[in-house]
Amino acid sequence: MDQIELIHSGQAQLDALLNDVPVSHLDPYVTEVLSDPYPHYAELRRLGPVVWMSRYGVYALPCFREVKDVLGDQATYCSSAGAGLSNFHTEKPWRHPSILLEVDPPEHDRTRQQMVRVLNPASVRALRPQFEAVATDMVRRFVDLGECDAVADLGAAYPTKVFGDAVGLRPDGRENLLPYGDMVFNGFGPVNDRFKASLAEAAAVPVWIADACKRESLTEGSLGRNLYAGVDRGEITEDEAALLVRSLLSAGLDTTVFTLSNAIVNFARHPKQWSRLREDPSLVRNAVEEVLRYDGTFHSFYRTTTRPVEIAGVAMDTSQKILALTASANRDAAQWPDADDFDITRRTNGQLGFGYGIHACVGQMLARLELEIVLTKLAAMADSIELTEAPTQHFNNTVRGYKRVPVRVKAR
Ligand code: OVM
Repeated sequence: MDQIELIHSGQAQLDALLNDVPVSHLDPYVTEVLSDPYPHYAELRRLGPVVWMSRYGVYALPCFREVKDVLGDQATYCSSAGAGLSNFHTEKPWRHPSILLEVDPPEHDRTRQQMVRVLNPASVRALRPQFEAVATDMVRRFVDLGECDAVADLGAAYPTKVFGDAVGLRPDGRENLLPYGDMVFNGFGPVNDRFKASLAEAAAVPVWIADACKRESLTEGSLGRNLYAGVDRGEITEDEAALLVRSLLSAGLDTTVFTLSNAIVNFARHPKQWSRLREDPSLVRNAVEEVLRYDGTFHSFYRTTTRPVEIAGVAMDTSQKILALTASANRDAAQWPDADDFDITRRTNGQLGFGYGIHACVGQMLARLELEIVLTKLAAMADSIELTEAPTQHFNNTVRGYKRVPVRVKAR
C-alpha cells in the first residue's frame, strides 16, 4: 500500500491496517482472475477468514464458516443496501431493486411467500413430464450431431425452451434473456468496463423484459401468470407481480445455462467421473450438487452491516460492505476433504452454490430438475464427451460459465 492510497483510504481501511487485518490488493473482477479464480480464492483463505480488499474497500469472507454465519444472520448483515458492491443507501441502483433479493424482512417475507405460492415442490413436480419430453428430443439430437457446441446445441437451448415455457413467455424474443441476465449479474460487481459494456450493447433488452413481465404477456397457467393471482387476491400490487416475474427472468435462466455448460466442461475434463455417472445414474442428483460445489455458477454476493460487528475477531463498523465468497467457501478444505477434487460420489450436503439463509435460491428445485433431467438423458445416450477445442468462457462479474464449448460426443 502506498502513501497516496493510505491518505485516501478512509476509516475502514485505517482500522484494518491498525488492527493487523490481512490485506489483499486483488481485483476479483478482472479477466485474469475470473478465468481461474480458484488459486486466488485459496490465497485469500490462506490470508485468513476476513480479508480487507483494498481495491474496493470491503471485507471478503473466503472461508465456509464465516460465509454461512453471515448469510444466516440477515438482521446483522442486510440485503436492503443491495446484494452487490454498490450501497443502495448512498448510491442510485442501476434498476429498480429486486423486491425479493434486495430487501429485508418483513418486506422480504411477504414477497418470498408470493413466490413460493407459485414456485414450490408441487408446482415443480408438475413440470417434470414436459421437461423430460423436451430433454429426450434435444439430447437425442445433440448426441446425433456428434461434433457440436454444447452451449448452443444444448446448454443454452434447453433452459431457454423449458424455463421460458414454464414462466409463460412467448416463443419470440427469448434471445433477450441471456443479455439481461448478463447485465443483472455484472451489476452485482463494480461499475467496470464489463458492466458498462453489457448495458451499452443491449439498450433495448430491459424494455423487452419489462414488457414480458406484464400480465397479458404471460401464458395462462404459467409460473409468471400465476404470480398475478396474488394481485387478484389483493395481496400484492400489479407492479409487484411484474417485479417478481422480473426476478424469475433475472435469476432463472443464465444461471441454469451456465451450470449446464460448467457440468459438461467438468465431465469432459474428468472422464472417470462421467463413467461413474453412466454406470450408476442414481448419482445424478449428487453430481449436480458437486458441479455446483466444485465449479458453480454464482460466485459471490455482498451483505451490509446494520451495526458494529466482529467477525472472526475483526471489528467492523455499520454500513460496511462484506463480500461473501460462496464459491471459495465451497473449496474450503476445512469443510470439504480434498476440496479441489471433482468427485460426484462425495458428500455434498451444505454446498453454498444456491446461497444460504432466507435469500437462498427460491428456484433451486426447478434448477435441479432441469440439470438432473439433462444429465440423466445425456448419461443414458452418450458414452463420452470430449472437448475438441478449449471452451470459450463467458466473463461476468458474478457468474461463471461458457459461451462456447466445442465437443465430440460418442453415442452409446
Ligand atoms: C432478482 C435476482 C436477480 C439475480 C439474482 C438473484 C441470486 C435474484 O432480481 O430477484 O438471486
